Amino acid sequence: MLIKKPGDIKPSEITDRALYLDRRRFIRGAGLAVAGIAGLGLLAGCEGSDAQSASSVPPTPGPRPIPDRRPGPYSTDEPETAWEDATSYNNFYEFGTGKDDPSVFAGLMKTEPWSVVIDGECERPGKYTLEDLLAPHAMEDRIYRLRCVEAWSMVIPWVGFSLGDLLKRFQPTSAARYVAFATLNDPEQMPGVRRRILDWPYREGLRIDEAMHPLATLAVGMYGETLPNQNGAPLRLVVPWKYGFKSIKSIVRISFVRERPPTAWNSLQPDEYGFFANVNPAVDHPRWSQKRERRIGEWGRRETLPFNGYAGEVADLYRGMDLRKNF
Ligand SMILES: Nc1nc2c(c(=O)[nH]1)N[C@H]1C(S)=C(S)[C@@H](COP(=O)(O)O)O[C@H]1N2
Ligand SMILES: [Mo]
Repeated sequence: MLIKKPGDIKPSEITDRALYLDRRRFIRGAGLAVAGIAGLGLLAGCEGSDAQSASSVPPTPGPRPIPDRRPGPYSTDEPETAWEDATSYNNFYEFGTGKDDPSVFAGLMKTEPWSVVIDGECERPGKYTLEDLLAPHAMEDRIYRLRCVEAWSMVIPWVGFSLGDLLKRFQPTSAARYVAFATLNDPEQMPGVRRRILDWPYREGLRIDEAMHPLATLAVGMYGETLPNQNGAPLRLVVPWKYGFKSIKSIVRISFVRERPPTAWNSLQPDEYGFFANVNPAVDHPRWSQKRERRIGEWGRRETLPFNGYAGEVADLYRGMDLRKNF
């Protein structure tokens, strides 16, 4: 995002693609994820120490099927992005800034056991195991468009449920005007956080009414299986009407707060990455146009839609707001 100048996004994304898909096939083919990670550390230009710690940390189990799913609300019938693309072309800067870094390095992250701290303005704060957090929620297939601020997009079949259903269980008080989220921040498991590209941990936030909208999703899976680590295992946000950077991965803290919380990209570059970050073809990024997007797996470009095509569902949340100022 910040790292890449607009001029070098397209060529590198396209030309590197065949290369890194080949590398990934090599890793799988070898059946030795750990050896693969250690070897690729060098290819990816990482320091030897990263490669070493890679070989000493056992990878967590891969995706497992999620049974008993039911259809969720607002799914699109547009063709789904290929699994291979959605799991190898990622932004997860805790594992590096290259699109293939997350798929190569995220195996270092230990997602079991996992717990999430819920705190701030609510009646039931505490540290909850992932199992306790998920227990009451039925799993739904939710096929949503994902539009990155970098002007590419995908269609991903998430497995999850409405964020608001989870938030309500902790009984937010009337002082809770925003919800803040934070990602795990552990240099032992995340080689990328050793570099201060962002003010770690990665943080995001929503206004409470946005968070309570049924389209705002907590995802635990995709393509019918638990999330691969590179896609934000074991628990991530999916806010399909906003640029992808709002959809924070690998969540360890959810806080009910009074004031608008600081968020990772907005704090770093407020002129480029708004707090609201609603997908809006009428407001360009200072360094590139947002009018069109490249749908991964397609040739050519598509028109970008207001609110990423979810205006009918969410535009009312922003009634009376100047969307150019509150971008
Ligand atoms: N913790 C964390 N969450 C993150 C990011 C990140 O770097 N770190 N990148 C964001 C961006 S810019 C996008 S586009 C989406 C990408 O999600 P995907 O890799 O599952 O497609 O994750 C978002 N969530
Ligand atoms: Mo993004």
